Amino acid sequence: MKLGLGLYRHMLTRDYYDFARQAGCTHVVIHLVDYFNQGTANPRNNQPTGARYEAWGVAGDPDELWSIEELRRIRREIEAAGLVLEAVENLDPAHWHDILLDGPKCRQQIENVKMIIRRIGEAGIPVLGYNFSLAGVAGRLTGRLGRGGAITVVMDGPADEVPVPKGMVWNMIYDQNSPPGSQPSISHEELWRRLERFLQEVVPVAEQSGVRLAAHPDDPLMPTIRCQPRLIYQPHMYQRLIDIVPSHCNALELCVGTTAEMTEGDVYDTVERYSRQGKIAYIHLRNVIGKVPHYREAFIDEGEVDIVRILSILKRNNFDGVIIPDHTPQMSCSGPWHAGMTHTLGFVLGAIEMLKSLSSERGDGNVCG
Ligand SMILES: [Mn+2]
Repeated sequence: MKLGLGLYRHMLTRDYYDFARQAGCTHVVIHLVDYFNQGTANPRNNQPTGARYEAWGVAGDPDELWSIEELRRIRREIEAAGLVLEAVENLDPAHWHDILLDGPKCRQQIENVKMIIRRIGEAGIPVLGYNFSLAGVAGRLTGRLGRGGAITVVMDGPADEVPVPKGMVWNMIYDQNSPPGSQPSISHEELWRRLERFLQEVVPVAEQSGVRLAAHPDDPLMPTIRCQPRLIYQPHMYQRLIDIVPSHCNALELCVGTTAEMTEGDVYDTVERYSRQGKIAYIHLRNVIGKVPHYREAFIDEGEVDIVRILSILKRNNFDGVIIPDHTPQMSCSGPWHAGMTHTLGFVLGAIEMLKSLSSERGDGNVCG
């Protein structure tokens, strides 16, 4: 397994790449969607949160797909800093809102996504993460609710009071001139039908392009959020997704934190089940206290998840992908994001070293490359 860092769009600079290397990372996962674009509620030194029902920001240009030149430039800059670009995380709602909503541009937007996958492949980036969700991230609150008064994210009860407004999907506004009203609620089966159509269209292109598609579960995961169904909110639902189109390129962005928040199953069995199948493209790692709809995101060393046990399962199943810290609580200092990430990365590096050392002591070889 390899250690990486996830960087938001405004963090794609040499300073952040150097920071990643200094903290012990070999890989980087990048976000190209600018979640913070014109958003008012989101400080840029934290994960985007958008209060309980506010949009994160305004989606990108619907007519401008990420270009091969841009993707190659970013990859070159990352490599110049001594790192490997492992994945692009998340599609821009501007490019695929009608795939999620089954709107009139669905056909054209499926072609958009195919083009994006081809370009990511041509730029030599092996993974594209995505989150097939209408409501996206909503219903959480941010405050000084973590250990020592650290700013962290909590969920405290269901989040169905305010439906998703028209012109918005997955926390972002894709049409600022949309008429008032709400996106119509759909059923779970309709959502799975839309995902099925999407995967059947794009997985063959991903295979041809050498790109693994990696699905993130819903966050927060409830049967519904904002009156819209959620796709993956229990561990067995990952299996349903990967069985739709069996392929190496139809894989998971397995999020340990959200998996631990699920009310059924067990996070260790889930990591075991999907790593044994070789279905994890990369890992989001964080800790948590509680389960939906009442939990808080915690520091890596204090939550309910035994992180060392998770890493040990991944090692035993020869997981060779990248692990990135998901979100971390914000530490009180002039670099709250950096400090939170450094704390998590240091913990994970230490745990990986410990597992290596234990396994060489037992004489079972160093498989923790
Ligand atoms: Mn995650």
